[in-house]
This record gives sequence, structure tokens and C-alpha cells, in this order.
Amino acid sequence: MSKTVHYLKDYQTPAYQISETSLHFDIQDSQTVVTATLQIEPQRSGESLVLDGSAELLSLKINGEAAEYCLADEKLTVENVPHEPFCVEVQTRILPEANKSLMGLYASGGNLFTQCEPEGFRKITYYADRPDVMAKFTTTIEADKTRYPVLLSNGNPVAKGESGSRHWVKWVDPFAKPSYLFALVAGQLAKTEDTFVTRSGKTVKIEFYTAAADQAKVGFAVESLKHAMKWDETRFGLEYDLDIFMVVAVGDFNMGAMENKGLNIFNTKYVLADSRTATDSDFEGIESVIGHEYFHNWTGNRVTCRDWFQLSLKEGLTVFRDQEFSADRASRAVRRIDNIRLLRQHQFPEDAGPTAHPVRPASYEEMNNFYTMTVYEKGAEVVRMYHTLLGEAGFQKGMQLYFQRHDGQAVTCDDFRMAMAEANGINLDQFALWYSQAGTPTLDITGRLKNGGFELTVKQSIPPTPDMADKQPMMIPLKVALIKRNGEAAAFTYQGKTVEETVLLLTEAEQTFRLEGVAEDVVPSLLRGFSAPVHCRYPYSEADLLLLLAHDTDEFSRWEAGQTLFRRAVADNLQALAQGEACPPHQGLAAAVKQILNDQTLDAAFKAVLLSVPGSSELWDGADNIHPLHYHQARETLLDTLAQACAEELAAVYQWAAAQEAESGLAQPYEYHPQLAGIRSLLAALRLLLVRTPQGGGYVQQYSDGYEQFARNMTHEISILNAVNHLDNEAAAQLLADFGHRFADDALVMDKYFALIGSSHRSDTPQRVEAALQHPKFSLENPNKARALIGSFSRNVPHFHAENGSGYRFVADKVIAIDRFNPQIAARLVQAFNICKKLEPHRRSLMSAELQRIAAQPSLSKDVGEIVGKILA
Ligand code: B3K
Ligand code: ZN
Repeated sequence: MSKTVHYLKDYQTPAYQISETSLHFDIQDSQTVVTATLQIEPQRSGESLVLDGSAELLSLKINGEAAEYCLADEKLTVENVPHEPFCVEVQTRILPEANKSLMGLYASGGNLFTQCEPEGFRKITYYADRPDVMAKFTTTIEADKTRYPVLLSNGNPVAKGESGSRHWVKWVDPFAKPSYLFALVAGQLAKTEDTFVTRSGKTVKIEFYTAAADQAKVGFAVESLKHAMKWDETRFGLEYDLDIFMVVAVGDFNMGAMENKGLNIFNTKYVLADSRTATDSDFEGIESVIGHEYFHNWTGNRVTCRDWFQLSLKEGLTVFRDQEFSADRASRAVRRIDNIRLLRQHQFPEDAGPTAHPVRPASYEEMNNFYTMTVYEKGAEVVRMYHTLLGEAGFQKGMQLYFQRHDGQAVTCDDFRMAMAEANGINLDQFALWYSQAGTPTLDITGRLKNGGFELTVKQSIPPTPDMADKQPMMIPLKVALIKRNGEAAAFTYQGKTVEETVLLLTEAEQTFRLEGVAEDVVPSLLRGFSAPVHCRYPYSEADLLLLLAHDTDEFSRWEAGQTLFRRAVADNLQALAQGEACPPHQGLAAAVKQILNDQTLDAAFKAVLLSVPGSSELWDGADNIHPLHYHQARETLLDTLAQACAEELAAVYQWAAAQEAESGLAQPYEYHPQLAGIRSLLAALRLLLVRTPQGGGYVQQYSDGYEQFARNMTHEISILNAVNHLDNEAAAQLLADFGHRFADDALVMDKYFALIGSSHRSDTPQRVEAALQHPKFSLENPNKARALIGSFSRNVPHFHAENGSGYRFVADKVIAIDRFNPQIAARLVQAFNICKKLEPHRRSLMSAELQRIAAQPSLSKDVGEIVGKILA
């Protein structure tokens, strides 16, 4: 297949705008005929009209007359079109039942759904399928009354009718929008209704559509939406703009959800929850994704992207907004740490690997490959840095100017940056580098007391990435404080102000900052709140880190001190194992862990994150010649050592936390509650360690015996299954088997069951995964199932990286199989191979061989082709 690369530098404004798009969907049993009538407005004369599309073309008319056209490479070209505004009528035939890519119009469970972002609309009709072409849409849907009683599209329903066995509904969306925000849903769906009154007094209808059997599980999502609507008014001053807001849940969906104007389509995972089947994290995930999609109505829909290179304009900003929404709802510090863990486990490795790209990519082959951790999560950190630099008031001033200038437009990341700069009268030119330079910067910092002040010398360096070798110094906010040996924060003077915390603005490759008025020995607390997405290195002694861990007033810095101690301990174990020596006992760290466990003042959820040892992908980030199993063993040994050293304390805190939950009076009947979620997350963290203590076997028995009681609450149930999931023992296997039987009819719980199988370190995991593929409730065609079983297996260090290459072969086979019908999901899975070139030689050659085999497949998708090409380059 010929390879087409799209470059940001080649951007040209559209030669034709479309003012009005009128769609007619004639839904029949085996096919749908779409008639699109487009009012076209030439922007430059003399250019041919080029429309994107891949559907079967039935007819094309211009101003009512059949037109001549050329159709090649999914582009329809018409020469000599009128210079004045004209009308194009396109008729296409599509087969939703046969569409397993889940892009365009497709069938799931007998109902029809669309997914158009970024380029799915062209699978429905021929169109200028790019985000800077914005039209007003009118959509008429016609179908059988019994088979498709519900017919939905964007905007407001304005007319309906019926004749014989068929009926139709006409929808008008008054807001001009790009094609990627178009949506249609048709089928048998139950409606759950509610309302929200906006701050200006408008009543908005809320409608959630689900399978009838799922209706009882939709309440939490509805409440989350109302919280999100209220929050956007209070924190950002943004109100909803249509009379109706609809959410539809679908079981087959490539990602989490989609912000189509007025008609959000959601993966069932982010809508459906009840106390029996959803964990606390599921509830939190629903609140955050419902918020995210709703917030897109302003940051994404009212102001959208000029081109797909600007994706982070809407995604980074909207992730920042959903993070703030969740943090304002509850547990700000722990939520922040969760965001940082996600970034470190997934985005940092991406930024250091073969698919590294800037927050605003400079080129792509397949846009679907750029819905990445970098665009979303690093993009959100970039937005957070504006917030750190400008403060809440300055940031909101920037947002207001952004909406004032750009409401109704398709704009760029530079437009956003200029609004932030100009609203605050500051220069953010250098900040632009955050959008164009890939790679995680490293700060190497040293500090010393000198002449009555504390001097910090900061060197920044940005690693080369495949797209760029030499990089410029960036503008980096570095939030710092100084902690005295007695644990209190020291006051210091910086830029004429005496404070206990400040933001240093880095702009050069090397800079020295003086914090005046400090005479006594202090430990610098650096990158407080994780003020920039960077690696930060400082030659802390163990005593320094223990001090920060015990006393720092910034929760991130406190947690980070613990993480550094864990990282150092794993590194020591690695070295011991490499030399064939026994791993050290880590007494200092064990004492610190005991102190954390015994600290009565610590919030339960924060205690749980303090106990979390970095995962393997974070531990080997930055290393070369990686032997994954050595890292795995070094980490496992550390966990065993700490668990055994702290066995008594773990058991005592477990009793205490269990009693807290029982006594709260909130646990029965079970409902999601942030405070209890915190206690349960602590219980979960403790269980993971308790099974490693000498009494570990007894705990499995205890869980087994007390199962009925835990099984009333999915959070406990999953936490127990997680804790025993790696034990090569029959009692543990039986717990999981019973779980699979009890929830066989609940698709979302079965995703958890398959994920437990795929992630288990048990020796029989490969056989159990093979058996799971044949399970009646498993389907490779369902993205949630594929992610649960294959995705989790590809992160299962001992099995994916098996010595004989069987793990690589298995995942490659599944990538090849899935690529035949759903390239987007296949391209996600194949990124498990990103680490190839950093592996030790034996595994590198096994993995390369599998990548070559994938690359050699006839009719490989461009999605997978682009990723594999980059890994092998
Ligand atoms: N904007 C969609 C993502 C579309 C992904 C297409 N592969 C969901 C979101 O970020 O809100
Ligand atoms: Zn989004």
C-alpha cells in the first residue's frame, strides 16, 4: 500500500466551505442509503472540488444535474464546478451490519450507532471531512417502527411522521459543526429522563439511552452529568447551549466516549454502574468521562480544531478540565498523584520510544494513531503549566479571551497560547516549544547554602527523539520550597517577596536561582505539585528523602520522596540479582513504611498511594538493554521484603481500616462515597502486601471463607481477586472461577474477569488465556474484551516477555487477526512492542521477528503499518 504522510507545514485553508448539510438516512434491513445535500461555498476560484469518501457511490449531482467525477484513493474529484455557491447531492449505500471497524455507521446488538471522529464521516458519505469545514446539519432518519423505535441525531427534534410500518424523525442542529461531531443512533433503547436548570434559568432535558435491562444502572452517570453541568458554570462560567443533552450507551466502542454535539455516545463502561457490579474506580471513571465529554461542548465543539495536528487544543484542555472537576469533587491530592502515575507509566515511555511525538504532532499517516497519552495527558500538563504560571484568575482571564475571540471557530494551539498571553500581558513565545518538541525534559538540580541564601542550579536537557535531534531550552515552571531539618518549611526571599513557596521560571539551559535569607540546613522540596511534566534529579541523601516523606507539606513531593526511595531500592535489588547476591533487607525503607502505616493523621487514600511501588514500565523508563524479568524480580523481591518486615503493622492497619468502613454506617447498603472509596483503596493496597507475608496463605483461606460478605461490594471483590490473582494455588483459582460463573451475564464484569486472567503471573496463564479466547462470553470483535484479555496480557511482564518468545508470538497473532476488521484496536495493541529496541539482545531479536511478520502481512492497515514502521525504523 502506498504510504501517505500528512504534514502540518502543508496546511491550506479549505477551497470550499459547506454552509448547510442536509442528510437523509433510509435505514433498511441489510443496508442504509444516505442522501447528502450540501450547500457549497467556493473560497478560491479555479480549484477542483475534492470530497473524501469510501462508501459505495450511487449518484452525484451538481445543482440538480448528474455530474462527471473521478473517484480514486478515497477521493472524489469534480472539475469545473461553478464559481458561485452551488448544491451537491451525493447518494451512497452503506452496510452497517458488516462494519466491524466501529467507525462510520455500524451495528451493535441490533442497533445502529456512528463514530465519526476523526475521519469516520467519510465512510458514510462524500464530504470535505476536515474539522475546519463547519456546516449547519439537518438530519432526517427513516426506519422500521418496530425494529428502530428510537431515532436520534444532533440538535433538537423538529418534526416526525410515519407511514405504514415505517417512521421518520427530523433533527436540526443550530450550531455549525465539523463532520466529526455528527452522530446518529437508531434502535431499541430505553430512555431515562431528567432535567437541569442552567444558571440563566433555562431547563435542559437530559436523556440517557441504554438497553432496557441496563436502565437500573444509569443513575450515577445522570447525577455525574448534572454535577458536571453545574461545575462548568461555577468554575468556568460556561453554560449549556441546546435544549436537550443526550447520552447513548453502546457495548461495542473503540474508546471511552465521544462528544458529538448534543448526542454523546458512550462505551457502556463509562455509563453503567451499580453497587453489585462496579468498583469505586469505575464510579470515579464514569464521573470523569461524563465530565470530559460534557466539557467538550465548549472546549472542542463551540471552539474546535483547525486541523488534526491541533488535537491537543481540545483534548489537553478538556483533560485538564476533567481533572480539575474530579479534584474539586473530592481528594484533590490523591487525584493529582493518580494523574501523575498514569503519565509516568504510559506517557513518559511513549515520549522516550519510537512513536514519540510532540503534543502538536508535525505529521501523521493515520490520525487515529495520535489519540495518545502525549496529546491527552502531556497536553493536559501543558495546560496546567499555564495555570501554574498565571494562577486561577489569570488562567480564567485567558479562557474568557479565548472564547470571546474564537467562539464558533476552528483554531490552533497557538491561538490558545496567544489568548493566555495577551489576556495576562505576558510573553509566552518560548512556551510554544511545549507544542513542538517531543521528549520528556530532565532537570538536573544541585543546591547549596551560600552567603546567607540557598542557591539552586538547574540544568535542563531535552532528549533527542526520532523526529528531532537538537532541542531548544524550554520555559518550565519549577515550584520549590525549603524544608528545615525539624520538618518545618523555611521562609526565604525571592524577587523581593518573603514566602515559603515560589515558582522559579526556567528559560535557559542552565540557571542559578538564589533564595535569600536562609542560614540553616534545609532540604529543597522540588517540582512541588509536579509543576511541569519533567524528570527531576537532585542528589538527595536517604535522610533527606525520609525527611521529605515524613514532613513535606506538598503531597506530591511527599509521595515523590517515597517513590524515589522505592526506585532506589529496586535498583539495589537489580544490582544484587545481577551479581548473584541476596537482595538487601532495606531496613531504612521498611522503617519508613511502618511509619506510614502507623501514622494516624494520614488520609486513608493518601496512605494507599504512598504504599504504591512504581510499576515495571516506569522503573525501566530511560534504561537500555532491558531484561524485563530482572526488573520484575527486583520489584517482586522488594514487595516481599517490605511485606514481611511490616507484617504486623499491615495486619493491624487492615483491622483498623476494615472497622472504619464497617462503623461509617455508609457501607451498607453499598454506595459510592469518596471517603469510603479512600478506605477501600487502603484495604486494597494492604491486601496486595498481606498475601506476601508469612500468613499470606491464611489470608487466601480467610478471603475464601468470608467471600459471601466481601462479594456484596465489587470494589472489595476485585481487590481480593487482584491480591490472590498471582498465587499458583487452587483456592485462588477457584475464587476467580466462581466469580466468572456468578457474573457470566454481565458484560462489564466479564471484562474484569478476562483482565484478571490476562494479567495473572501464574504459571498456567498462557493456557488460561487460550481457554478464555474460547469462552462463550469472549469475542475478539468487542474492543472491551480484546483490551481486557489481550491488552492486559501484553502488560503482563513475566508472560509477555517469556524467554521463548511465546508471549510476543501470541500478541502478534492477535494483532494480525484484529487488524483484518478493526485496525484502530490492532494499532493500540501493537504498541506493546514499542520497547523492542531497548530490550536485551535475545528478546530484541524475538520481538523484531514478530514485528517483521506483522509488517509482511498482505493488506496490513495503515494504522498498524505506521506504528510497526516506526518501531522497526
Ligand atoms: N474525542 C473522542 C476521541 C475520538 C477518538 C477517535 N479515535 C473522545 C474524547 O477524547 O473525548
Ligand atoms: Zn476528549
